[in-house]
This record gives sequence, C-alpha cells and structure tokens, in this order.
Amino acid sequence: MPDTVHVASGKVREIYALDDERLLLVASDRISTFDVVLPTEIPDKGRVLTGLSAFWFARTKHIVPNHLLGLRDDARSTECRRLAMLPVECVVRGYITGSGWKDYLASGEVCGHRLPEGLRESERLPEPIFTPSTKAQTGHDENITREQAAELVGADRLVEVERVALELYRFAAAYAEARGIILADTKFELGLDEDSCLVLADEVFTPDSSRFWPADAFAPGGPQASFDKQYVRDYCESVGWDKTYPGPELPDDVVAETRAKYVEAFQRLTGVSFDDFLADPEVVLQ
Ligand code: Q0N
Repeated sequence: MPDTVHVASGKVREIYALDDERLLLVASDRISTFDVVLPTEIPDKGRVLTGLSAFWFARTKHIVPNHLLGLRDDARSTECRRLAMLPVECVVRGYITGSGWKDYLASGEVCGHRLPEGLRESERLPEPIFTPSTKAQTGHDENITREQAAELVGADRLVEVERVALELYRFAAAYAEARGIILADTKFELGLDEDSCLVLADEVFTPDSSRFWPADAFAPGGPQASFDKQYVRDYCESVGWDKTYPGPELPDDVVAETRAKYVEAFQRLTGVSFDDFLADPEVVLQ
C-alpha cells in the first residue's frame, strides 16, 4: 500500500491513514493470552473479528452511528472515519468477573457502583453496569469512577456515553444469549466526528473486546471457560509457562481447535457461513 501511512500498532491490529478523513484498521491473526502475544498465529482470527465487528456495526446504528465505511476484499481490513477519540475506555459488565470481581472483593464496589452482598465470581449482575477505565499506554487499564470519567470527557458527554454503552450491551447480550453465547462484559471506544457527534469506533462485540462464555457451561462460583481461548489457556497452563514474554508455540491441534471456535462464534452470531463471508465480506452488513 504505497500511499498508506502506518499510524499505530496494537497488540493484534495495525492502523494506517488512507487520507485526512479515513483510516484502515487491519486485524492480524495474532492472539494474546495472559497479556502476552503468542509466537503462533490462529489462521483467520483477524477475519473473524473484522466480520463480527462489521456485523454489529450494521445492527447497532439505530443506537449510535459508527465509524465503518467499508470492508476490503481481504476480509481483515476495515475502512473507517477518522475521529477524535474520547480518552476513556467504555466498559459494560453484565457479570462480575476479571478486575470487577477483584474490586468487588476488595470494596464491595466497582467504579462507584455498590453491588449486592454475597455475589459469587462470574454471577450475573442485577443490572448491567457502566465501569469506565483509563487508557493505559502500557499495562492494564485502570478502573475509574463516573466522576473521574466526567472530568475526562465532560459531564453531559458522559451521560450520553453511559446511555449508549448500556443500550449497546443490552442489545448485543440479548442477541448473543439467544444463540448460546454469554457476553459477560465488553469494552467500547467512542469518538467525536467533525460535528462533535458521538460515534462508535474500534471493534465491537468481538472475543478480543468482550468476554464470550459458552452459555451451556455457565456455572457461577468460579472463573468461566472462555468460548474462544480456552484451548490456548489450557495448553499454556499444561506446559507450566510463567506467563511472561515470550509465550509458548502452540501445537497444530490447539491452533485448529481454536480456529474452529472463532469460526463457530462468527457463524452462531452472524448466521452467515464463514466461507460466504470470505467470498464477499460485506454480506455481514446486509
Ligand atoms: C483509533 N485507536 C485505539 C489498534 C486499535 N476511527 C478512529 N479514528 C481515530 N482514531 C482511532 C479510530 C478507531 N478505531 C483508535 N487508536 C486510534 C484502538 N487501537 C487499539 C489497539 O489496536
């Protein structure tokens, strides 16, 4: 891409500038676990995530407009509008897990939400909660209160962001649950367009931005199996890896099983065969 300027790298994605108004997001097949990118790729993982995001963008534009302009024929590249990104990560939790569970155990609260006593790990919350965090350049994002988030984006904008985030989560969680997948929690990135209108960006309701749990195995009272990464985690535990860089190479059977889980999630949620998506990526927008 001779006229395309590389502007940023994520752990598993690259961003290029197409011109002053447009970006190209390219999803690689890299996979991270325990916050380390592994040396082995999962074939088509980036295509699954690109297709899922695009599917959700097409189905949620009645809730909030989004940055999607189109998908490229490689099925892993998204052309999008360039926005002024808000300096907060917009997390919604429907279940108590991860850093939310840690905060609840320590204080009974998550981001200023007082939760009922006696919740078990991974339990469904009475209502989904908006739990913003700051974008840490390195390491983990840090949970913040709504008051701290209001200082970062403005009080009125935060009210709008919280309403949109909760509505997006409720919509997608209900849709996924009907297809056997629990969306335990999710993270959005939002930005502002040239008219200061709120626009949904980045990736949405993918296994990298959300916790996907198989509904048929849901058992609160401990951590849940991951829909997509469980074979990878189990393998990494079985070899006694210390969870610091570099991670282990994955054997072929773990790669194949993991690829199949990504494709299964794509097909269950979109109702589109993965081969049909590869032949014409924009079928997920219909
Ligand atoms: C943007 N990020 C963080 C790569 C992606 N539409 C947009 N306009 C302006 N900036 C961005 C977007 C989008 N999307 C978002 N960086 C720039 C998301 N990263 C995380 C790491 O992987």
